[in-house]
Amino acid sequence: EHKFWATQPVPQPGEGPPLEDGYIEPSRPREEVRQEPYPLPKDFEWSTLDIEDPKQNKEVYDLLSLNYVEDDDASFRFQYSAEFLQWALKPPGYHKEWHVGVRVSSNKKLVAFISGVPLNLRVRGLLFPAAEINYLCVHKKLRSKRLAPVLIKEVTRQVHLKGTFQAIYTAGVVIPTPVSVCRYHHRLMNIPKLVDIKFCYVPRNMTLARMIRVNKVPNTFATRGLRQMEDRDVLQVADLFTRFMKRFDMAPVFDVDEVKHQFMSGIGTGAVGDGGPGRRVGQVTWTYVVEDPETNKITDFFSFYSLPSTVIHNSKFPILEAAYLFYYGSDTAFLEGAEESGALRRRLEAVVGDALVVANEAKFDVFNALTLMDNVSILQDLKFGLGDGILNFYLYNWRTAPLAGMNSEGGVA
Ligand code: YNC
Ligand code: MG
Repeated sequence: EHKFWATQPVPQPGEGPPLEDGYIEPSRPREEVRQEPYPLPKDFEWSTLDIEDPKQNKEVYDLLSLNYVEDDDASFRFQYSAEFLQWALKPPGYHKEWHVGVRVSSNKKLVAFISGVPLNLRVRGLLFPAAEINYLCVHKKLRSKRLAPVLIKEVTRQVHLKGTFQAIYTAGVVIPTPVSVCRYHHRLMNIPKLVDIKFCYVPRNMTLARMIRVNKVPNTFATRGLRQMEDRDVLQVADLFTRFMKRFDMAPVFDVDEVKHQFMSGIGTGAVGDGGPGRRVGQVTWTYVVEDPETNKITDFFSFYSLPSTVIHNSKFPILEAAYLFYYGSDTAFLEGAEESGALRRRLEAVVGDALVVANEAKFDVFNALTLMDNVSILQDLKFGLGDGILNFYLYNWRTAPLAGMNSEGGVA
């Protein structure tokens, strides 16, 4: 069935849940890791990509823009920006060797890519260093030639050479064996455009005018004390993030530098507005905090990022501007009985509702969220609708029982 995945240290089909969480194969000392790159078909060569170099960054951008993930009917294709890639591929402690490319030997054209970045991951009670693998892409003309397994093996070798033996990754496809499955939900904002590009339809019992009215996003904040996150907030946001994320069965553990990178390094340059309404030039992330006016304590925060898609068959609207809910946190989670009474749900609804206000102001067409963290408890009331996309979460060389209820009872973050 899965010729490649059957050979890898991942839970295999039919395996029951493990008695204990832990690795599938042991870590090895550096000198026992394969020292030579895996062989490529002739006419191709390995190439480490320097994402810092604008020319190489652009090469990855161009490859992904034309060849990366599309939806099921090939209407939309992710269009990660150069700034996004710079942000996503260069967190604190990143290794350039984990940015693996394949070039045509003759003309050096970049035709395939895979990347890893380091992070510390907690799964249930155990914390371990891992690689987050992403942006696996093979040029459309080179598909179904078993190049993907070679890329995966080579990035695995590079990860092993740095002493890391676990990884996390997500994919739309089902392979052995998801640890969790999330579904995409969409909050429609720019209805006329979304209908025009067939992202959605006017339901039979509705008119376009009524659909616009029903989905109108408020233009004022529900939360008092909301403002953009600043450098001086990093310590408090790091503390809140750490405490909030302990509530989930699987979550990254970020130190202060990582929090600063995740939430502050994608805010672009120039003044708000330079990149269009509510945007800075090259802005990738938006992070807001709620500061208690009496105590000056940060009580809540939210973050989302910009990930546009190419609209494949539409010349009037070539780009779908999509915002994706990223991390958030609220002190309300730690008030006695806050989950049982619905106080946490109401607070998160207000805070994430304000993220919609910010995104709408910044002219995003749609706001997307997955069924993870506490999202399930607020998506309906915030007028998100279920999409057809699925995102499977995977762990490499780690066994744990499936992560169940993706809501406040636990789940992935
Ligand atoms: C995928 N997305 O099952 P079997 S997500 C993992 N993730 O192997 P070929 C995948 N494996 O089933 P093609 C995969 N897609 O025979 C396919 N596979 O065992 C497996 N699309 O290889 C597949 N990007 O080269 C099969 O297939 C084998 O030419 C077939 O290439 C696949 O980034 C691909 O969706 C995805 O560019 C490159 O279709 C190509 O079709 C493409 O014949 C559009 O490959 C873009 C796209 C994937 C986005 C992502 C996460 C990737 C995770 C990879 C696994 C990491 C493991 C951990 C490594 C570090 C370990 C440490 C320590
Ligand atoms: Mg191939």
